[in-house]
Amino acid sequence: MGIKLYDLAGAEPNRRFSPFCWRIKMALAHQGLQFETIPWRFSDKPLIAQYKWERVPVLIDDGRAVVDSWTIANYLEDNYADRPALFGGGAGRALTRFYDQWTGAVLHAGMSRFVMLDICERLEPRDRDYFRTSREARFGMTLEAYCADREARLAAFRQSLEPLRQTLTAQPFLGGESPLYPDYIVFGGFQWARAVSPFVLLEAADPVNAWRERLLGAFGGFAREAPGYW
Ligand SMILES: N[C@@H](CCC(=O)N[C@@H](CS)C(=O)NCC(=O)O)C(=O)O
Repeated sequence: MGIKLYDLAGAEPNRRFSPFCWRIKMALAHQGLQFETIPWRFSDKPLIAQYKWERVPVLIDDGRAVVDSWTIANYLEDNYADRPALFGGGAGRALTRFYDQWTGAVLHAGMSRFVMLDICERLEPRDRDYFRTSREARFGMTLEAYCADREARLAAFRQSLEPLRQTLTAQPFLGGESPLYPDYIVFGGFQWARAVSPFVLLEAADPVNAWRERLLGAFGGFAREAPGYW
């Protein structure tokens, strides 16, 4: 049966834009595990209701369902212990929690004000009302207002990446000489933006962009081959 992953898709089935799914696809590739993705839309919640979950990623491994990206990463680390490690040991696993939290609270939150409107435009028509209504309720404003003036906000966003930039100036990956799961967590955010929006968030010469390019090329370049804008 192998490994299957429910993976968020836009109107084009290959436009995969979930940052949480991207981190898991990179983790699977890191471990050298073969997997198949199942394109999933917001209105496909009934497809995963059997797993008592309504978000993706959902990983199915030989019929066993694992939900939530943090749980999935831990499952992969523990169940495929003969494969390349994702966390680099117990301390690495503990430290990775910080990257998980920082990425959600700072990176995704910052990026979302650049990409939310673009996401809406990439969705299948049947997903658009749900997406717009749920996000506008969450943000307390229209998507147009939420994403307004993004050029003016770009410098502050780039500045917010300074700790990431300094780290990636000193070493090629967050994991050191080679990538670990924290790299994939953070990279997933950039894949989210790349998949949905032509708005370029990083300067070409930014060390963060050089790191992103290294990961776009990793594992045969499957992340670069995925539909994206920059
Ligand atoms: N904590 C979850 C978050 C997953 C998540 O929020 N996934 C989004 C796609 S990026 C989703 O499925 N959203 C469904 C919805 O908004 O209805 C994880 O780490 O897997």
